[in-house]
Amino acid sequence: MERTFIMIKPDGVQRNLVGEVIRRFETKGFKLVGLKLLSVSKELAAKHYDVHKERPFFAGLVQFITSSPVVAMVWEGDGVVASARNLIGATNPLTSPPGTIRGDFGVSIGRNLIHGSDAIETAQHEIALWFTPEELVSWEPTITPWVYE
Ligand code: D4T
Repeated sequence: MERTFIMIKPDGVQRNLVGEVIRRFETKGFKLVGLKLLSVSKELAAKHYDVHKERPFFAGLVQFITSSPVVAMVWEGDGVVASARNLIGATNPLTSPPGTIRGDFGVSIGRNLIHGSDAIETAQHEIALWFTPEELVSWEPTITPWVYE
């Protein structure tokens, strides 16, 4: 079963959107298999955003992600990587449609509330970066037959 890495960024936590984000993933039908609140080290932030290390916004991004706690999660389900990106919306909250998390709650690209893995391989890499295998829980929700045919 497919898994994706989702992080509620410091602005999402500070703005009390943790419950709202979890609600959207839960009510969609996805399964939560990992969850923790943590203060991110510079090392972890730099590894997570390694693809952006040459970009002009990299230093500010690392500073921002380490400035206040984040909520790291792993969600599981059919097509969850692409579907989570749809739930989250576009990188720029201003052009992200209403109904998406960024479209509903954000204004600024540097305060876009939430991260979601952009591909299955990226998700595997990010999950291994943020979680130990013991922190991921295998369980079966009783509602599964009401979500999947
Ligand atoms: P993440 O990776 O956080 O889910 O965001 P996206 O996948 O939607 O967007 P991204 O990788 O292009 O950007 C990563 C992160 O950098 C911030 N950012 C981005 C920024 O502060 N200024 C910028 O110009 C861009 C492009 C926002 C998200």
